[in-house]
Amino acid sequence: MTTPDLLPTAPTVVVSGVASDSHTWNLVFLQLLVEELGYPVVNLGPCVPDEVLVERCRHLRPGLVVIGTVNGHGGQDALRVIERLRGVPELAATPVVIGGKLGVSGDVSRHTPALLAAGFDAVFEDGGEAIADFRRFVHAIPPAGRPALSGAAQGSEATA
Ligand code: B12
Repeated sequence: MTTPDLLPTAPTVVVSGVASDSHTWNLVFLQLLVEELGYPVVNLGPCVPDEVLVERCRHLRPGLVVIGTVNGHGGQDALRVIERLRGVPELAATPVVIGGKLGVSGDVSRHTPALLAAGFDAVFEDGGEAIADFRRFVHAIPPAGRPALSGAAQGSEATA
């Protein structure tokens, strides 16, 4: 496997699971995908306590936070996580997205409105064009050192 070329001004992207979720390969997949797009990734792995995610993000000041979850409880966990991230002034405007299998009901659109209202910039739930939409979103994040993206993500949620 070759190391992908990083974009010269690419900001760091943090990839993370949520506290309840021990699934790992979705996070490895996300890391490889984002690196392939040219961004350096810090992958915090699965079962990340909220306070660890917040502290790592406060320290790293990433250009994007990507949360992946598939155990079916992520939709709930993520409401708590985004509240804590948005409660930190330095992270209030950081783009934060989530994707995967967010619930157990099979109704893929159920969690998206609440997650967007709670502060996520985009939701990429499995089905439809989730991965293609996510790739487009990542390409749109601004280079390091520029002001944060504002209001660009609302249209990026995945559809079934
Ligand atoms: C391996 C596995 C496990 C392993 C995980 C080992 C490990 N270290 O990773 C173990 C045995 C521990 C496990 C446990 C559980 N599992 Co499990 N597991 C799986 C399994 C078989 C494969 C998951 C996998 O690795 N896939 C490969 C990766 C690359 O793909 P992925 O995870 O599907 O992620 C893709 C997408 O979701 C998407 N994606 C994910 N995140 C994000 C984020 C963004 C931003 C984007 C754009 C896309 C994206 O991209 C990925 C690539 O397409 C799936 C079933 C299946 N066949 O998919 C069930 C599955 C995920 N597990 C499931 C469940 C219910 C559980 C348990 C609750 C079971 C139990 N009762 O204990 C526990 C939960 C444990 C916990 N605390 O989280 C359910 C979830 C159901 C739901 N969400 O509706 C599944 C779907 C099985 C099923 N059909 O019921 N599991």
